[in-house]
Amino acid sequence: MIPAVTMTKKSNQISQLIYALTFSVSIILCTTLLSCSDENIEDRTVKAEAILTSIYADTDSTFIIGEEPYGKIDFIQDEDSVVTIDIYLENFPPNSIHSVHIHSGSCSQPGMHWNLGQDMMTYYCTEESLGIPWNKPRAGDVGNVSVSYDGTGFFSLKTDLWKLSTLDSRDIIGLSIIVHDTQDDFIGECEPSHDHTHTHPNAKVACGSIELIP
Ligand SMILES: [Cu+2]
Repeated sequence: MIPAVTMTKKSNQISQLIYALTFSVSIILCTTLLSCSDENIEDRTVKAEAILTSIYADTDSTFIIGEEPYGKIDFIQDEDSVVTIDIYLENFPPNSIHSVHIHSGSCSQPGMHWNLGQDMMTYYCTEESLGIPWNKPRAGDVGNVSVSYDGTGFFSLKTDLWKLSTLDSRDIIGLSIIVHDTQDDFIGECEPSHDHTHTHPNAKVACGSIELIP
């Protein structure tokens, strides 16, 4: 017969072993699950960029903006499918303001303003972007970038109107993003009384192709 003291010792050792095993398994599971969820968040993030070069190929552009480089534009689509655009201009004329639009076509042969696959008669002024009105006529109207005394300018915007790499009408990959000579009156263009029949003479001065970053 095994003495009662030895029995208790043995069962204590077994419970300690079970406890140690359970603890190790929990640690491994937690670590795996956490790293998995981190990877998933990282997996759902999409990045793109556009490197700005001069666009002298275009007939309406004779304006010399300065010495290259002209800056770059970063795009990031987060796990909630919200796209952030960060525009960094450099070597632009000091104390100037420039409108930026997304255009169809390439930088050597730019087309019309990109308008989410809709024609130019479709206006996005009251369309919601992240719950507030877009306030610009076209879906591809980005905004006006102010350049400071040193020739650099920064502009940032978040929107859920555009997407990266979704291969549908909201996808901006492969389109051109163009910096113009002067600023646009986006608010005035969105006034209900605005007459949209006039032309928009605003030379294209720099352009970049929106390309995915692998
Ligand atoms: Cu434009």
